[in-house]
Amino acid sequence: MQALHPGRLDALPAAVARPRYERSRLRHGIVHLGIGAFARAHLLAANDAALHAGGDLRWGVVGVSLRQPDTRDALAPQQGLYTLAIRDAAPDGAPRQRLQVVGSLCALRVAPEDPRAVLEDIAHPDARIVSLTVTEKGYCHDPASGRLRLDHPDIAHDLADAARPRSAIGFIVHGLALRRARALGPLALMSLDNLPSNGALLRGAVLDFADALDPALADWIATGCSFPNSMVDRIVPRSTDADRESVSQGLGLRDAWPVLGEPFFDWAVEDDFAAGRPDWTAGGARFVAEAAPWEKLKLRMVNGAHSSIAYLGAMAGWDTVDVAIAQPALRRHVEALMRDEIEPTLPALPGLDLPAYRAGLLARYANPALAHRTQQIAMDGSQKLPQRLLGTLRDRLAAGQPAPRVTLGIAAWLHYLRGRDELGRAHPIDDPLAAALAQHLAAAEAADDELERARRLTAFAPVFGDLAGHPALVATLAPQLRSLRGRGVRGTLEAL
Ligand code: CS2
Repeated sequence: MQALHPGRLDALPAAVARPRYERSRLRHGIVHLGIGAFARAHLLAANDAALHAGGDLRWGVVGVSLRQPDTRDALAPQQGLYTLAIRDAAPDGAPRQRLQVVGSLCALRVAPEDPRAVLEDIAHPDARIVSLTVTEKGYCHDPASGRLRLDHPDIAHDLADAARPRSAIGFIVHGLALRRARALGPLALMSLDNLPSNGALLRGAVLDFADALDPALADWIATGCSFPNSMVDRIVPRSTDADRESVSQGLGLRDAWPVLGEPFFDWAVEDDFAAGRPDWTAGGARFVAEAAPWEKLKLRMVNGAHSSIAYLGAMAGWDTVDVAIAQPALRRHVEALMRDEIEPTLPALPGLDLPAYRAGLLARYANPALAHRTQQIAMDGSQKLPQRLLGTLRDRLAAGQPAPRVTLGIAAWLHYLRGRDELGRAHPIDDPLAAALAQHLAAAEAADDELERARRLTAFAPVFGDLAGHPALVATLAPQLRSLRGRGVRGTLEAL
């Protein structure tokens, strides 16, 4: 089979959407750090739609991998083309997919191979937006407080080495320093990661770093650059060899690395772009005055429930989200978690029908065509729990309200950290704080009674912060931990 390539787009079946703008004339208006599956199924797809609708060729995307060469190795021979396969089930339950070849990725970089090229991209007159999907841990911050960790090894390294940064924050600030030295204008820096006030968090990290380097640079950034907050939503499971095969069959051309996604797409982004922006509304974006209420909705509902499903599911041996949510006891729990515990903590969202949103979410989890692995969502729990579950918990505790279902998600995470599921299968703990967590768990294990053990577990500061030892949390958590160990996930859910 021949490879997907700009010269072969005419050979695609008629049903496959493809770029119809002049790709060879795209400028590098957007530098995207972290060109993984999520960005390719979200920002780049919306940007593709904007290029179609508006024909403004300033907005091509340079995709930067901060670590691995694999995306570049797969996509450079295809000149940046790749397929987005949108998957769900037909009304009769049969899986179906819609294929779209996306064209907005016009250059690929591997930062460790050529850091200079990335700095030059940021410091180029054509660059107007630097966007990021580097996952929660990519911000090198303390998850509980949101502040940049100046002692993080990558940050310490980047403060000392302007020519070969490693972190996203290092690339951004050293790139901006170059822009300033060249008398180029400021940019918009747009985080698309699942963090609360992701723009403000990025701003804080960038300014802390810049300030440690040169306060005048920090001033220049603070005055001129913008940091729009955003809420992003689309479920994008990691693609497998089988997906590569089936997408290539559908194309009649070999795509070395397609991405998968659900039909659902949402993106609420603050219209605050220091150097202009494409009109992403063509791709489903909403420009909003304030993203915070939407972020809260999304992080607490979509991701809070997702992480709960992931830890409970991974421990019970339910390997994918659709299999997990098909278990009646888990489904009842997730529905009640959203309705009874999360929703009452949400701000007013004019025009939003919460029961419909909740029902839609359960249907999204049940999508049988995604095979989204619970182990994939389970990774990096220390970075995810604060905004997904602990914010809700904090609000409920402050209001004196019970939160047994939110707490069960936390208990399931702690249970999962023991590294073996209920079928006896071992799983690695993929988390930047894995070593510290293991030590902490071992120390808690030595406690004499279950309340003391739970108290010690909540004293892990980077995650729990001020919730350490909270009496109501500890009182709920302790029996849940015992139940998960004794009765397992199924028994615990049945007994709720
Ligand atoms: C998931 C998210 O992997 C995870 O942690 O919860 O990636 C989730 O699929 C997206 O945020 C949905 O928008």
